[in-house]
Amino acid sequence: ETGIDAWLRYAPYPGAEKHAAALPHKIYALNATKSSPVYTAGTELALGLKSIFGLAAAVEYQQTLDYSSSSEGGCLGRKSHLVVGTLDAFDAAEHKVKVPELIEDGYFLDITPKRTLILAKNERGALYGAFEYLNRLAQGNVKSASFASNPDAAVRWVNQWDNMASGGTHGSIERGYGGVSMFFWNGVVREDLDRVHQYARILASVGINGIILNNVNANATLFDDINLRGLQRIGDIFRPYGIRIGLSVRFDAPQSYGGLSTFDPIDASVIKWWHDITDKIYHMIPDFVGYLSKASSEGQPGPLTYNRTLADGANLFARTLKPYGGTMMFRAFVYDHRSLNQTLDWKADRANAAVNFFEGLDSKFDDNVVIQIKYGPIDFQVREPVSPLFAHLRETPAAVELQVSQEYLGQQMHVVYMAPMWKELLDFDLRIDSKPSQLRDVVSGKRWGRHQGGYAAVVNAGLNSTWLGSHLSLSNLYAYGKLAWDPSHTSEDLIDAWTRLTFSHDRAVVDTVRTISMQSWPAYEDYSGNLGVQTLADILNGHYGPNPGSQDGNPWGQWTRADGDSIGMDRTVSNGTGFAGQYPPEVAAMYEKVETTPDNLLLWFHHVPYTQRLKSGLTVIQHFYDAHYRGAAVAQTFVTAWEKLKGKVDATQYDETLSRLVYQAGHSLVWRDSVSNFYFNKSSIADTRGRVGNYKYRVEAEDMQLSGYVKYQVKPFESASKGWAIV
Ligand code: BDP
Repeated sequence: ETGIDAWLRYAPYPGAEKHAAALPHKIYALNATKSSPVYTAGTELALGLKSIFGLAAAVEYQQTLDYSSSSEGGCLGRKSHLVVGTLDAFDAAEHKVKVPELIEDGYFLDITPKRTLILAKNERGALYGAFEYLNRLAQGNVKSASFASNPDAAVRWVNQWDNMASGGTHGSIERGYGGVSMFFWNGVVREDLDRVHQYARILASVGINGIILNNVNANATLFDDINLRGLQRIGDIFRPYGIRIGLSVRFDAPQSYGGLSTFDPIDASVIKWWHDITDKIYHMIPDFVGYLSKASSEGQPGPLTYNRTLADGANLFARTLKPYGGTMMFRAFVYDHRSLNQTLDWKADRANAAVNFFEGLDSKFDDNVVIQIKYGPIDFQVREPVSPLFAHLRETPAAVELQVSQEYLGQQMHVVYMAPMWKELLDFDLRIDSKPSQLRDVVSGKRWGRHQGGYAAVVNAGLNSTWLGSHLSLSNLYAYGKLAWDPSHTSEDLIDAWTRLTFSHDRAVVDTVRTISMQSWPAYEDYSGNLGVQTLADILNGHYGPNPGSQDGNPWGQWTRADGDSIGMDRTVSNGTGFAGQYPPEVAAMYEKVETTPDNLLLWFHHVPYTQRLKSGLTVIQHFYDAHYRGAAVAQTFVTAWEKLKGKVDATQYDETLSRLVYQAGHSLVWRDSVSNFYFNKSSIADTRGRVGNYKYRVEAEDMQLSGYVKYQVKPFESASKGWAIV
């Protein structure tokens, strides 16, 4: 198997025959219009029943439920049947069905051996109910049940960072590791959009309701007529799956693309220009979800160019979208990397930027603006505190931006199951006004008594048959959708369900994938950069592989502030950059002091000697050494654990996964040695356990008899054992 069916393989269930009597033999889908999600639900249910249980259930598409028209001649249920539809099409009172309270997108599932009902307030909800029902069946759960499920958050989007490309090439995907774009080719929307159908199906199955199609570093040629027509075709594909499409916008488009003399957000001609474009889009794509904007960040144009506020920038778009019910997602990833090139200026802290830029604007945003905030104040690092900006927006809805694409987390070459990390972030209590304020309730709006805002994840699926670049990485997409719907799912339950659906019901397979997955984030953090020092990945080239030295003194401001005797970024109010003071008082007080800062964020908030004792009793430098060795040792066990599954999972998936895990095992050693040697070299403090720099059993390639190879000295030195490599 190539992985293309993801978790929707609907593999035959062992012993399926004995369940057949209690499963629906007939499906009533209460919408006969092919582009409707309820129609899709009918088709999907039939496919699932056939594939999992070998049951050929006929689907009858009707506008409202009418048993009499059915081929069984009004005989309600000599055989078991299923009804899927909205509460408008199914008269619950007439059928004496008591439906619990449902909100938009929520569903009611009532499963009995005779009759199964999948009812919802809107069409999208009915489709989600159908997928949930199939999710149960595919895991062998045919039990009766009756429950309602409502989404925790209204916004459950994915962001694709797809480029348009040019010169006869495929659109690449920024920070995408699963092949080229499924949407764009040679500067236009592709003719063949087959994969988009499949992607829509996968996304809908975990409750995603919106997708931004193009890179946040956006290209305005998307507004060309030919592309608008292409986008219309893409919208038509997503619509039957209840997913609305949207676009990233380039702030200076009125000038750089439209030929105006300005892109000032309060200029009348600019406002008109955006209104015209938006009207045109809605004329073609009536359910267009809205725009996403990366403005005044990393060289992108924005309102700050004209000394306008970020609210002026966001509202410009919000007002064009408002008449159509569209949403303006405005990213909080705003900072000026050029002003951060002062390594000695202790105040120049990129972590401070978002709160500084948004200060005082909370009441200034229109009501269809959502601020999309990366989970941490820097940039998708392996460990970051929750962004304090979440505590500064009370009137404006927020969405947390997560990254399924593992940009700093091994780029799909390393298995890193991120649900545990996301759960920790979502459960974090910001203590706003000294009241419980878990991040999950802030983004869902619950903390403020509203149902607005939610989740966005940078996914970057591509044309590779595994979608993301490796089989195991898809568990992150599954977990993302499920958590955005209900953040109380446990990481373990999610990975178990995903494994059964993706690989097998076999106990050994489920246990092994859970063990590897649950250990993977802690292991990656251990060997790549711990104690809150961030991922010590090469910050200047590709964000992959170890290069701790590259973290300091660069214009992107992701510093460790390491020197000969101390390390860490002092972000206290009393002595450092003041970042800790951006949190509500209880949290600020915790991070202000070394004693109350959790070890795993110590170096994020404090600059301490390498000999500083942690709560564990170890010194910082010894913790570094131990953690790097521990993490790399855990990565070695992934290979042997997986090897035991030979013959228990599909051979292609087995081989491809094994080769990634072997690579990871090796690369974790590279990480371990690079980082350990780098800090040994800086601090001159030996590893008390005698490992660092002492590779007794290692044969150095440069010491061998070389035939056809020459040795060369590597820069940075820590990238190769003893600084030497051969080529
Ligand atoms: C960084 C990525 C860069 C993105 C940027 C963003 O390296 O490619 O453009 O974030 O989120 O992590 O805008």
